[in-house]
Amino acid sequence: MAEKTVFKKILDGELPADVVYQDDWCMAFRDINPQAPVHILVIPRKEIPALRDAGEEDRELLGHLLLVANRVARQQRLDDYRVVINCGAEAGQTVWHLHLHVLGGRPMNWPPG
Ligand code: DGP
Repeated sequence: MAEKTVFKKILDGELPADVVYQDDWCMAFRDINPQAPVHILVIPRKEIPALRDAGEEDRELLGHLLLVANRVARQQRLDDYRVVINCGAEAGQTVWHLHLHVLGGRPMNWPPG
């Protein structure tokens, strides 16, 4: 069996995390290596390795994750924020469990590096 990702270990309670929100579909917790004053990861409980692995059956889940990103941003008192999904190694993905980065609390540059 493939080894569990760190995010699956967090979901299973095997690794600690600073959880800011959770429900039946997802969990949100602070990134261990924050790139902004607020940097939260939103992950589905379902094990989807990357966005490219999501399918039609995940339509409702994907919408839910965006709404949770919005909810978490509001909870953190962010009006302006950025949501990032890195899909694939070349795009910067390092953990093979779909996750949304919610970043805020400082001005953001464009284009991203
Ligand atoms: P990405 O590069 O898009 O795959 O983002 C992975 C993020 O996950 C990265 O910003 C660091 C974060 N991360 C990695 N391991 C852990 C961990 O054990 N705990 C937490 N809270 N975040 C982690």
